[in-house]
Amino acid sequence: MNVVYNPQSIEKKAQESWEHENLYQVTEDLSKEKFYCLSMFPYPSGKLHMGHVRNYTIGDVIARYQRMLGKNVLQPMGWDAFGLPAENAAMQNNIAPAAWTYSNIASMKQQLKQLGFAIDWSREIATCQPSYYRWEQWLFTKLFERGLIYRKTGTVNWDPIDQTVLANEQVIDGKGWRSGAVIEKREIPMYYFRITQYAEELLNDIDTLDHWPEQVKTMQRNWIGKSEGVTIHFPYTLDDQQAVLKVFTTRADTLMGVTYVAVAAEHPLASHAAQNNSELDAFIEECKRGSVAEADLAVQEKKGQFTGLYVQHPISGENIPVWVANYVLMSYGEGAVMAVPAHDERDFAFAKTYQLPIKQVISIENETFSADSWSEWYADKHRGVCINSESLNSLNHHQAIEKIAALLEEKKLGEKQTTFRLRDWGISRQRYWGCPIPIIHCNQCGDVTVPEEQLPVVLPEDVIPDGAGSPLAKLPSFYETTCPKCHQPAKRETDTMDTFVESSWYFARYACPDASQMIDKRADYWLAVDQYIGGIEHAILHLLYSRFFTKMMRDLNLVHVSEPFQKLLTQGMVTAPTFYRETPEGRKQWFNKTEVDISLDPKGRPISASLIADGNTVAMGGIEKMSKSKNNGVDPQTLIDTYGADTARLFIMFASPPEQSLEWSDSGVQGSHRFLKRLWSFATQHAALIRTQKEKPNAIPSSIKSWWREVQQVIQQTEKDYQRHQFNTVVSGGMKILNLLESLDLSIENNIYYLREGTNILLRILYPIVPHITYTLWEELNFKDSIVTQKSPQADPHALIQDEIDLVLQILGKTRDKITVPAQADSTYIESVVRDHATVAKFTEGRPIKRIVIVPGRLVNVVI
Ligand code: ANZ
Ligand code: ZN
Repeated sequence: MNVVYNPQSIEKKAQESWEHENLYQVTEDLSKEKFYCLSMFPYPSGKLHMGHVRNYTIGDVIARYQRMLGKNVLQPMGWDAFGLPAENAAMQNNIAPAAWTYSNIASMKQQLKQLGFAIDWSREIATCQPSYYRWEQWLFTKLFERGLIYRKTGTVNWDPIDQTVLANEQVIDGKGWRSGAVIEKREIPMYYFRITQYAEELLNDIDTLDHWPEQVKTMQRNWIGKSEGVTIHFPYTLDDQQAVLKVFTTRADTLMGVTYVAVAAEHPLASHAAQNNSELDAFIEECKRGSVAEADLAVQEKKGQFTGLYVQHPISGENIPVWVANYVLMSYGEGAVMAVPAHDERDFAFAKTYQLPIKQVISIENETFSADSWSEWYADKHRGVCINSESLNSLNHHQAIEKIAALLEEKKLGEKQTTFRLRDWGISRQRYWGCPIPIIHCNQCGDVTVPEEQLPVVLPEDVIPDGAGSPLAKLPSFYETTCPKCHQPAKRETDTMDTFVESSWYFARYACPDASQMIDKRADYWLAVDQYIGGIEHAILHLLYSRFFTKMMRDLNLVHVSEPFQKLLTQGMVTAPTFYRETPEGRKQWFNKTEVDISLDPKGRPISASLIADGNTVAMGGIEKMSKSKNNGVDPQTLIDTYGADTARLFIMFASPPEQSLEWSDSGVQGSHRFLKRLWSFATQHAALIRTQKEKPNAIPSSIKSWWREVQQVIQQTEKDYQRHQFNTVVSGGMKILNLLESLDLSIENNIYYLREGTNILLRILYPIVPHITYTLWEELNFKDSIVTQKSPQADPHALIQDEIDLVLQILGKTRDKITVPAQADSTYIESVVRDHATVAKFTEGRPIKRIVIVPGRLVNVVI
């Protein structure tokens, strides 16, 4: 055994033998309980970053631990391989996105292997491979035929110089990120998934996700955004035609407080009014150009214009003016609102700006309405009662809504209505590096799905996009085809799918990566995923789309679960200090920690920093999430090269619990490394003794009873900690056992047995976290079989029973000493021990004892 801990060589050897023995490859074994442990698959950007390392280490620790519980554990890995960065890299480096992606996959796979993850690589998936996306296309055709996918026009960001559609994140301050051109909104035909058809189920089933973080469930609920309200009709006459303007409201109880109605810029009534009103027309155009993001709408200045039109109040018959307002969304409800400035924040701001009347119709006892306190008036709709509302007066929120709804229904001027914020999912992207949409456009037959035997529609892999327009739309060899129905010349769809589509079902394909159908019955064994691990940034879309796909696939009889992920763990971010200088133009230039010298105060806290290159100071920007933009990343490769994978894994698991953020610390890394070196040298020093297999003593020698009990307590604690994912305290437990082992008196013959046992336990406790060093030591110390096949240690209930306990001895409430008594001792016995105790005699100085108070298991207080 080498006395020096050499992680590079032992890790390489361990990994080679695992790979050689195919240890992590699993098949469906009905005799065993299965455990599907899945970490969100990475986008192959080129190199792992620390967030990946953390994510996959957490997953690997869970997977290895579950395996130690005797389960059949599946831990697969793959690549979310389509997407825009490949196209950008292609333009920059003049390399085809496919080649760039495949080479990134190769290097990241290499890195993952170096970290020693127990991955079943035989199931590897790259979503850009035809063998994967052909099934996505197949599903598309099935859903299209069932009406779960449909085509309609949608609004996109159009860059008039590059002649291309831009994603929202490519539009910066209203301009194209490459061209700088002012972006226009364009209406183009797109394909939509009818996710709204599943809105109710997606919402209700959140209640079944008992092991998801509350925060994620709340985000999902809000995104789906179910509102129960009333659609109210406001009649009007236009060009001698009778019509109604519909609005959706959740506050029908405020109907008598309506002082205007507002419609979205895209509303037909707005267009009608603009026909002979150029000022209004210009305003509408301005609104249409603005952002469509809801978050932007919430903060933007409330603007509007009067249309010159009036509608009638459905109850009072009064004339109500119609405005166009920029805060009304065409895509929500009816694209129109009844405005109640006294009780709605946005309406209030708008009414103030345009001096529209404000009429209070809800009253809260002992509070008076004024323009300064209005915000309290809409905040709590459940406290007030109606006033100034004729027959509604003195009714509360619910009563008033019921009454209004009934009144309106009778007059045929309204009905109760459930509305969702969730919109159908538009998946067409005018991009090259994505899954081609399997539709053929025929002049005769319309949109025809590509027949199954013609799938996949293969994406040509040798294209280098130039940034102007969609490359596929410029490739006749791709789009020229014949109609599968009438066999006339026809044109292939040249849009590709949103890359969220690939990640919505990859977890099911891992169960049967080579199936000659989309998903086969092996998925029934593996699904649902038992534990899913990933970043909180996917709390909404990715998880919602995956849930939606699972329900659709269930309805197509492909899978037989309704939810994809049983338990969800959202890992915290990895943070690190930042350093910067301000440039003359006022921009911040960020420096990596490797470029600066940091001075520390006596307590080791940083006080100032200077740039190594010029010796001048740089500002300290605080602890931030590791990111390229702040240049505060730590390269995992350097870490692995310097200290080895086990140190990286140990530091990450020890520094903080998985859900919290992890602050990078070089000294923490070094500390972790030192612990592993200590473990190694302890084992090598005592290797000969540990290897000797002593008989188990008949009874635990009394000299070691409490020592052994402490070991058992650690086992018990780490079991709990593994279950609740508190890996940092598992590590502390391991450290404690190493301390205990080091304290053993090895000159006592009997202790040799406990040395071997304790080391065996320690290795098994640490194995899921640092598999290489424990694997190697297990072998070197001649323990049975391989550690990979071992069970996690179980506490011995007998050894846990304490036969003696310590009680704190207090005299007049002051701690003076402790006494040792049998764990089962009754109060008479304890009292007799106390009365005879030397410390008691010393402090009572002959005064009589009045009382002895016993707090069982904890202390004794002597009152004199
Ligand atoms: C009158 C009213 C009075 C409203 C009041 C609120 C408070 P949730 O709960 O999120 O569904 N609204 C309806 N359609 C809209 C649209 N297309 N664009 C912008 N706002 C719209 O919100 C429902 C409320 O949002 C509705 O109730 C409506 O304003 C507004 F004291 O109607 B309310
Ligand atoms: Zn045809």
